[in-house]
Amino acid sequence: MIKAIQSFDEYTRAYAASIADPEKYWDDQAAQFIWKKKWDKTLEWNFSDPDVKWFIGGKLNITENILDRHATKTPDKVAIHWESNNPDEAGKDITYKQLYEQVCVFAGVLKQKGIKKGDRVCIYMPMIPELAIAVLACARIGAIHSVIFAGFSASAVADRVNDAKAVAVLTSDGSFRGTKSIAVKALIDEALQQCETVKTVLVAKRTGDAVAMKDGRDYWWDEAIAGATPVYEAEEMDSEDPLFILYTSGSTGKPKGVVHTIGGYMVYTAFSFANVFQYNEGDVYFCTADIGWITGHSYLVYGPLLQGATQVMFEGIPTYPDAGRFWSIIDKYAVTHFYTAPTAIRSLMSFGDTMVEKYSLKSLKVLGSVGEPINEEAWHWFNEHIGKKNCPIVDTWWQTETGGILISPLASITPLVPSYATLPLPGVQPVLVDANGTVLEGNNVEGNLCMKFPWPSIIRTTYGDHERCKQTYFSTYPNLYFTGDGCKRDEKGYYRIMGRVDDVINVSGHRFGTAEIESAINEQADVIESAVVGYPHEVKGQGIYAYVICDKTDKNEDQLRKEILDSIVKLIGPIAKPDKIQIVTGLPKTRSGKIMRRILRKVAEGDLNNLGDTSTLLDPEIVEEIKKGAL
Ligand code: 6R9
Repeated sequence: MIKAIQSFDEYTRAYAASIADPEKYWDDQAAQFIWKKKWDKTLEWNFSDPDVKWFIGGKLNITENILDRHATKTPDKVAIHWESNNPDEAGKDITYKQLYEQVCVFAGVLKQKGIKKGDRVCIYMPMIPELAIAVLACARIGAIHSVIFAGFSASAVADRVNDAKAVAVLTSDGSFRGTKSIAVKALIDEALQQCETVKTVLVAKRTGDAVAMKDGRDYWWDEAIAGATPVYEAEEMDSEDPLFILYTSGSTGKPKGVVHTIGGYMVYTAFSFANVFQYNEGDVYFCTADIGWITGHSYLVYGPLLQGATQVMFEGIPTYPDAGRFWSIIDKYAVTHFYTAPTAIRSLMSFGDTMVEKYSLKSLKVLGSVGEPINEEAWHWFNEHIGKKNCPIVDTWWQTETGGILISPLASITPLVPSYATLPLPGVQPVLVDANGTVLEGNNVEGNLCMKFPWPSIIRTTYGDHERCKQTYFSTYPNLYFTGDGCKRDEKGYYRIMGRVDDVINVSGHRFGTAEIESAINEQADVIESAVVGYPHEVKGQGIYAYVICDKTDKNEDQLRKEILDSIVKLIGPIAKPDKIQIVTGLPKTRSGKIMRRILRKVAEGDLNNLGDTSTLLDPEIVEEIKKGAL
């Protein structure tokens, strides 16, 4: 287990040491874990192939560091307080001993179904304990999990299952979200019509709704575990074996499978959890993210459990039965650490302070924010109304690709500045570069955020397509990892993230590529071409604005918009629905045929008088039309 840094002085020393001798620094951290065999060499790397390996030759199983370790030391300590969607339905408290047992039993089921080390297993489930168990059981037997957020459509699931060539899918009959009950298994059935590699589907019971079960492929979870022989022996894995694939959107093409490997990811998620949150014995941690996103992987499943923490896992939504739900959960479990997203804060702010005032929130010690830049208004509301000006807010900057938090205050240690992610964690070496790739030295500079040295949980590859990994992250600037974010370093050397500089839109903390949404829009039969941009949105951070050219048709605009939305829901999921769809007769293009997104962004922002130079456009007239029709 990682011992956290205790003071700003110690942080400064640790940071300096981690830069002077990174291998020594990470050797010391890695030595805090259970390895089946110690690594022979700490690090080999280059950012040109790219090829990064940490703790080379080390053998381990990450779940031994979660289950065996804590089930032995603190068997009766609660690992997960599971809180049901419905506050009147009893939740479940799962101790480390019980978690160990349940994971070993389910690992036995996976083995019995013929799933082996290295096989890919897709998991599409609501936030029920079986989801955490499924993830850990895969890791236990050395299968590579690929969790797909349970809001994605059948078509998006099929794409991911096929890309990963998954042999099994773990799912549930249905799910509860607020007042809704959602048919999860039916969606999987639809997805799997397009997938040939899946041989086994295990279905956990949640809603009890009737579902179709395919003979020889589909099995009920509870029946399978009843007949299973537990696997207590954890598979011996190599430090650089893949732990999981998680699909994420970029500026081009389909979502790509980000691959993380076991040793480095383990060391870094535990390290960053311990240091950023300063979790201490007896604390109760609550991260509101879904396990379908990276935050749920690193700071719900792996980081906290590696550190033996007690945490809350919540099935439902922040506004059910009312907008005080998070606050009621905090009081119910005496939560000390609360980690959420700016979009949730802004949304809950809008329900008024009376929703908060009913609750004491006095157990809270540390607040955290993740997923998008936190605006000052939301920061202050969070600080005053939730933290009662008594809790540091850790504004944690990181990405699916970074595996763990890279820039963030350490709670109660780093001086805070609202809307600043502040300083890099030990071992993290950020650089800012200008458009020409020149590294900007010194303070008071703004540029594109890159990393010049690997940290243990850096992305290793994109599944099945290493070239794509190289092109996306390691080619924009030679020998640097490019994050896709713009960033400012102020006069004191503090970092402030300015948002994406590429064609990625961050909607409520969820990433979408403009190209991905455009291609879903273009599937609607009448659409000729489309262009999608982000624009500032009060609650979601960014909203999605689509400009669409359609063929001549008898359909009216409302009908067209509806069909376009249907196409997006079908191909990606409701979370990617544009807020605004403007039907246009043309798009502003340069003579070389490139869409001038800058102009479309300005119109979407409502900044119609500052469109800049439009003289290089093929057809400047079109801008006038777009301005007139702006929504
Ligand atoms: C962890 C996660 C990554 C993108 C990232 C950036 C934005 C995340 C942020 C933040 C400002 C923060 N982002 N945390 N921007 N301040 N504290 O969200 O991963 O879904 O891959 O998104 O989110 O733009 O590049 P992911």
